[in-house]
Amino acid sequence: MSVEIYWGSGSPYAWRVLLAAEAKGVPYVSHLLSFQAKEHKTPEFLKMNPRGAVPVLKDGDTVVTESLAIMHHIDQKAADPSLFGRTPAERTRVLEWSSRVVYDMEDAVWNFARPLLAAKPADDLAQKVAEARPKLEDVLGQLEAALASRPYLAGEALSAADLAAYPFLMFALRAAGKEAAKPLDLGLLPLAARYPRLAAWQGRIEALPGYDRTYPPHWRAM
Ligand SMILES: N[C@@H](CCC(=O)N[C@@H](CS)C(=O)NCC(=O)O)C(=O)O
Repeated sequence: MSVEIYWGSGSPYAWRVLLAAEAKGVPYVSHLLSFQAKEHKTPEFLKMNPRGAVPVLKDGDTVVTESLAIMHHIDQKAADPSLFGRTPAERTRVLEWSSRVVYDMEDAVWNFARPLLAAKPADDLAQKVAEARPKLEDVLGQLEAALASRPYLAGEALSAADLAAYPFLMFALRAAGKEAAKPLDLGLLPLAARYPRLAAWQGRIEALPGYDRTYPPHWRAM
């Protein structure tokens, strides 16, 4: 039986889960919800996730919320590639890097991207972005440094840590490419100019079979 994945276009959390399913070759029924129509707030959806947030996975009678837990559930549906490590040492590194993404990178990216992606940028956009930028650069610098010694964040193989981090990098890059960002001279684009290893890692993830099916549909249009 296929798992069902409820997701929203552009949600970095949901993107992780789609990437995990594609990387594992786990078949899934896709339920793309509209944020605008508040399909993640309907009584039926709230029964699955009272928080009213995507992603949600349904596997028979089992419902899983939280992107990392969903990736873990998907990982157990097929043997290869292992996204959470095979040996104790590998599992430790995957958890270490996934934690860094969740506790450091997520906030750093949201604080940077949110003001830039707001439909009507606040007057204090430049100040908000300037405040958020050092933390973002610190996090990206950590990823760049890690990738000096290995192709993926947690080691020699793709893992959940990479799939957790990638959509947040993309979110930051999308924000940096917005019209409102142009006068701010953020130095993030092209990524390879300052973060060559991160750009090469981005390319490795985008070469995954099935990657195109995970790309946020509304990003293609705008
Ligand atoms: N920690 C959760 C975060 C999920 C989340 O915040 N999803 C957002 C989409 S980017 C959402 O559905 N927000 C709707 C809301 O909170 O009302 C996870 O990792 O799955």
